[in-house]
Amino acid sequence: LLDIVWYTESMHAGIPVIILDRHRLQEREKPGLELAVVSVPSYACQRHTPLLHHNITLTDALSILADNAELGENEGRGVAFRRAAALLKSLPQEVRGAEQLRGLPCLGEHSLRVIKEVLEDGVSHEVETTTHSEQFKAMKALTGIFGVGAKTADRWFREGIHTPSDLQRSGHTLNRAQRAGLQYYDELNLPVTKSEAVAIGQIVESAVHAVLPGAEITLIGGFRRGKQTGHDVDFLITHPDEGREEGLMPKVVSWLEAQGFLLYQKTTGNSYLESKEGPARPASNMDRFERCFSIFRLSTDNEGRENQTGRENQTGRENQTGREIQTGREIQTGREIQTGREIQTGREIQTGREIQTGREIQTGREIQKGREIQTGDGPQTYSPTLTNTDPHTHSDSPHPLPQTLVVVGDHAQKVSWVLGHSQCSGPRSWRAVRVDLVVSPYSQFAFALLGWTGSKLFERELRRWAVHEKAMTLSSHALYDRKRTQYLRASSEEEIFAHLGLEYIPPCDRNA
Ligand code: DCT
Ligand code: MG
Repeated sequence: LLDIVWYTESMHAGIPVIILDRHRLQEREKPGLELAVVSVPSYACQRHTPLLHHNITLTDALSILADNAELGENEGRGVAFRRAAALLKSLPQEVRGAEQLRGLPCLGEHSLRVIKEVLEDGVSHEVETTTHSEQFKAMKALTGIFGVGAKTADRWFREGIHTPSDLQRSGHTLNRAQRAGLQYYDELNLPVTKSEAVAIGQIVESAVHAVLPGAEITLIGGFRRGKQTGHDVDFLITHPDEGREEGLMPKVVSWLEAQGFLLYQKTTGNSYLESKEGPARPASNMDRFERCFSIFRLSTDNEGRENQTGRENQTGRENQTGREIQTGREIQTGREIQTGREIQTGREIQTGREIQTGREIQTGREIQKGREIQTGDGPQTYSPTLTNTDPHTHSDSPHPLPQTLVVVGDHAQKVSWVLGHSQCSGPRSWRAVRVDLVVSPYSQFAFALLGWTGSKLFERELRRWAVHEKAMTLSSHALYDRKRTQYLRASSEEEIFAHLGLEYIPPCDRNA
């Protein structure tokens, strides 16, 4: 029993679980041992990783270091921190001491050092230094602008541009995406709720069915994994008659544009042609489907039922769509998400997104604040000068960026309050939401679904598993077996996991 490094009350197939140092596992395993002995597998795609887990303080710390590494374009280091965080997310209970981590995979020297510090002192010096660094804050704020990547942000930072306002004043020539990103900065950094995702789904469905009846629309990305908020909404579109989906995106986009639903869109064509490229080169990137990066104009006006579509003048049909989205039930759902399930929401924001930019730290905190002062009244009466008590940001000064105060009980009011106090003149009844649309041929649908459900790390681990353990190449289009020199067909995610020799992991457990 001295070799036991992890003991948990939780059950595995009805038996208490003991996790041993996996290298010593074989040598120590005794016949007749009545307890299940389980080693923690080292690929995230071999593990169940639920959305809510037991080690948020530790994973928050590691995520900040991962963000910082990625912003410094040190991808390898970023992945190492993400893998360590993902391992902790999959553990069945809270880690209380470093000795519990002996023998677990994915924990590099640096990650272990950070974890020990947090376990012993409550904080990590490196994490504190990072969150306080001007460069980190500026890089977060600048890459928080839609259309701005780490390279561009770094160039601007070196020129003394630290905030979106600095950028606006700089007179830099921005591309169309960046101009939209700057224009809708505050709104695009507000988390998108599940009910907003559902409302957008209904609009997308109307558009798709108007131009191609019989087409199928699936909500993908974080929402498919059970998240209650996201930074965007992702949809996958296909049609059971292969070929009917060709050229669909421009038609859908035209329909949405004609209805006034789009504030911005950029469509890229399908460049994946198996016959031309040959079987040895399946796509390794995400850009080969017909894809549309857009910013939607979503009505937040619960009263103005006639106003759901972008245009004021609507046909009866569009009106109906608007009503469906704005039914009492929908509003009720929104409330449930923000009240009944608010703990989850708050937590998600705290772990996942809060840390991404100065703005998001603010947003996450504000939602928590909102919860504390939730009254059901409009948020307009509250003073937006909050003192920062967030352990990650450690500043006693009021937030440096435009103030946003959130009352969780009524998201619509929250949004209109934010909008009413942003650069635009006067409150308005809609918000901007990032939406990604992807069209896939039916035969590739299972691969696209698996590839676009995420999480990003889970996808990365699937591809790494395929290459290193199975000599296969996995993409969002296909699975290629290099030994048998052939593509492996699949019409469901389950079949793909089976081809890969992996236990099926449902979307809700892919939150690595
Ligand atoms: N994806 C991926 N690799 C990338 C980018 C995306 O595998 N480099 C996949 C996984 C998730 C999916 O695409 C959608 O991407 P995001 O919207 O960025 O992620 P998300 O999990 O939906 O997160 P969020 O809730 O913040 O939108
Ligand atoms: Mg998403």
